[in-house]
Amino acid sequence: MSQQTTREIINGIRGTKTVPGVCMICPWHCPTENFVKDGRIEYVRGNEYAANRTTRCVKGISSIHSSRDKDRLLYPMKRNSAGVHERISWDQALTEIAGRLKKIKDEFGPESLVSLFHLDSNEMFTHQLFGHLYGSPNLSGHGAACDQDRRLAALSTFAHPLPVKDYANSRFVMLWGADPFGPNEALHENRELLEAMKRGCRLIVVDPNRSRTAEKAHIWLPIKPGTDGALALAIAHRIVETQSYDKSFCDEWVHGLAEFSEHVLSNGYTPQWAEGITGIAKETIIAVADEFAATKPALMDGLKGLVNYTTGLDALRTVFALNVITGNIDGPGNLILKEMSPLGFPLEIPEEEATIPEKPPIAYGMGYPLAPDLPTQLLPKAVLEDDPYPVKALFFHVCNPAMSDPNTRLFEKMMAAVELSVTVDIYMSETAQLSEYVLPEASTYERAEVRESMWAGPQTVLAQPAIAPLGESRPYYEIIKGLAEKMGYGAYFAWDSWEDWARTCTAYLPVPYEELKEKGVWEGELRYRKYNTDGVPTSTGKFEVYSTMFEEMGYHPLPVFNEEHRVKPDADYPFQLVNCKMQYHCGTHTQNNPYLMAIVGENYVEINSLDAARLDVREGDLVEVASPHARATIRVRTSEAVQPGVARVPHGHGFGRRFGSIARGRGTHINPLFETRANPVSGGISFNECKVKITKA
Ligand SMILES: Nc1nc2c(c(=O)[nH]1)N[C@H]1C(S)=C(S)[C@@H](COP(=O)(O)OP(=O)(O)OC[C@H]3O[C@@H](n4cnc5c(=O)[nH]c(N)nc54)[C@H](O)[C@@H]3O)O[C@H]1N2
Ligand SMILES: Nc1nc2c(c(=O)[nH]1)N[C@H]1C(S)=C(S)[C@@H](COP(=O)(O)OP(=O)(O)OC[C@H]3O[C@@H](n4cnc5c(=O)[nH]c(N)nc54)[C@H](O)[C@@H]3O)O[C@H]1N2
Ligand code: SF4
Ligand SMILES: [Mo]
Repeated sequence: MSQQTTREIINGIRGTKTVPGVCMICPWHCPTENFVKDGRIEYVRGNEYAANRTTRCVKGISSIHSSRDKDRLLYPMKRNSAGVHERISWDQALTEIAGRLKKIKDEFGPESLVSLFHLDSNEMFTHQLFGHLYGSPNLSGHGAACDQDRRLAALSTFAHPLPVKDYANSRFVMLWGADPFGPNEALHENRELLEAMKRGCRLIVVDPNRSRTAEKAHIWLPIKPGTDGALALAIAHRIVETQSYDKSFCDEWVHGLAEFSEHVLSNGYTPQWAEGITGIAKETIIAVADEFAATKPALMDGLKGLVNYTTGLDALRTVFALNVITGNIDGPGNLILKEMSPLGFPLEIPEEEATIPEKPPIAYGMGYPLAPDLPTQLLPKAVLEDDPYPVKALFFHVCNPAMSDPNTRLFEKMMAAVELSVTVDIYMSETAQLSEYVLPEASTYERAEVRESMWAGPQTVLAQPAIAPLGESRPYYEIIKGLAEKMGYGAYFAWDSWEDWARTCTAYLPVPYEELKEKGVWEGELRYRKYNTDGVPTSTGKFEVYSTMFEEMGYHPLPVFNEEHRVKPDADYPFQLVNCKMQYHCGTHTQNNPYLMAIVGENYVEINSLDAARLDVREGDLVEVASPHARATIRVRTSEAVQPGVARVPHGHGFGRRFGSIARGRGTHINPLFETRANPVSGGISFNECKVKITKA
């Protein structure tokens, strides 16, 4: 008898059937398995054929609630003249939206539609309908709020937007402003890092706060907020001065080492200089630089703790340059330039049917030609002032910028003024509440999805509907098909079931469709050092520590430490407000989840106990946090993990009128405190550039 799989054993015991799925809670998109009985999800876990294996984090497992949540959106709605949302039919919703979109295109051009999404869920349908056919150049992920600066730094250095980490084979890992053992738990990566550490891999963490990851680190560098760029340049200075870079790798594969070296030496970016800025002793900087240069394989990476400052883009460029000049790129134990699966588009649309936009993407007109994603915090300018050109229609899918963009009051003003707004969500999110039309999507448990996931090699997930959609909710591909039909493009969406387009998308994969469907995941080979066979697609054919892309666009080709745009605490606003994620929640997805809310039901501001004593506040007290822009009342946590002078807030709760019976009224929405601030090159949102004062409420 052949050996049973664990799926078969579980199904035997529980009387269930396994339907492969995908987790939609955080950007890691772990491949999953849903165990179904009588139209109900009984049990969920990770996909045993995928790198994450059968594991899923607490947030992912708890998301089973969204397959049953009575507070979900159940039917399409439209705002009436009194500002109240009323139930309408799908036919009315799609007919009216299609008619309005056609009118807007005729009057203002296709570029006046902006379509925004996060987590990239079945967005190939958005691209076909709103991009290719309708002709808008303004379809964008919500990356300006997320990892924009990291992506631009990676594109300019590696010509690749998304390096991932091969912790498993590493001997030296240095993380800057990233907390993988805290909130950001990509499960297989964390397991690999812990195992590597057991085998002797060193972990160095740069963070003003003693994060979960800093707690586990061999060396924690408690840096002054926003100054990582200076530390990274000082490490580069030491490596250049001691010539401890990988000379033969640089000769063959690195563009600009001479200019980079001259730059760090002549500008005096010494460890001594950095000590005064960062608060990290020069001896420590030298020791870390020497250890990094001497240990192979190594990797250095950074995330939100860098991205959230105007100094973050150049800090990340320097961090990526350090990987490159030491020969630590795309090999075992390095940052890996992830190879994507060969996925096709679901529909064939002839070239002659495409609408070619006459205007460039709006980011160009806003002055951000290198922005990987649209700087959404600047959308109000386009809608309210026609700058750089009129935007008349806003379409939101799987994102909630009313909660996640800065300057919430301005966002609300924009939503009140825009001609047409449509939100597709599974809840009545804050953005949905501000939209004219609200369309209910079927949850991830009720729909199919073909997508690339985050494992270091190519990884396709074929998620399949496990249960029927709740109420009248529909999968996104059916919503877009319905809209396309009303817009006169029905012929291109002429499939009957999701399997028709799923087969088309996955036809190039080296695995039979039936096997992919059965397993739910396909993983290709994790190829290392692909530059040896494929080259590096920069204009010089090399990894660039002197960026020709920046130079061509008139930006400094080398990273600098420029504090010109930085907001620092002062006598009136003595705290730097810094953001982080909440370990047991994700973005604004999870605040109506009873299991997660039982663990943490509201957010809070963390301050050092010395500051708390000075302000005469105790753990659990309410305080008022005021920026020059707005104020918010929030509960205090006192902590030694946060430096004096720093106030740290996890994002996602609050707004006072959050959707859902469990979420409503719990926690504090902090985004009204933030002004509209953009990194001057990437257009990314600099959330941590915020000074506040704190008083007892
Ligand atoms: N549980 C959970 N997991 C998530 C998410 C979630 O909402 N919840 N969100 C997902 C998403 S969308 C993202 S983008 C990732 C983000 O993943 P991370 O970037 O790893 O998450 P953060 O909690 O924002 O961590 C930022 C860290 O930067 C530190 N920091 C603040 N200022 C500075 C500074 O000046 N310098 C340095 N070096 N560090 C600084 C903070 O103290 C904090 O520890 O997480 C993903 N995973
Ligand atoms: N103050 C502050 N603001 C931040 C951050 C911070 O650290 N601090 N972090 C920033 C970061 S890194 C990011 S990535 C952004 C995230 O911000 P957004 O891109 O706006 O994403 P979420 O907040 O996660 O919103 C997800 C929305 O999608 C809905 N949703 C969930 N599942 C589905 C589904 O299957 N279908 C549909 N149609 N909708 C679904 C949820 O109900 C929710 O309304 O926030 C940014 N904003
Ligand atoms: S790490 Fe993210 S994608 Fe994976 S199970 Fe947890 S929430 Fe879901
Ligand atoms: Mo993010």
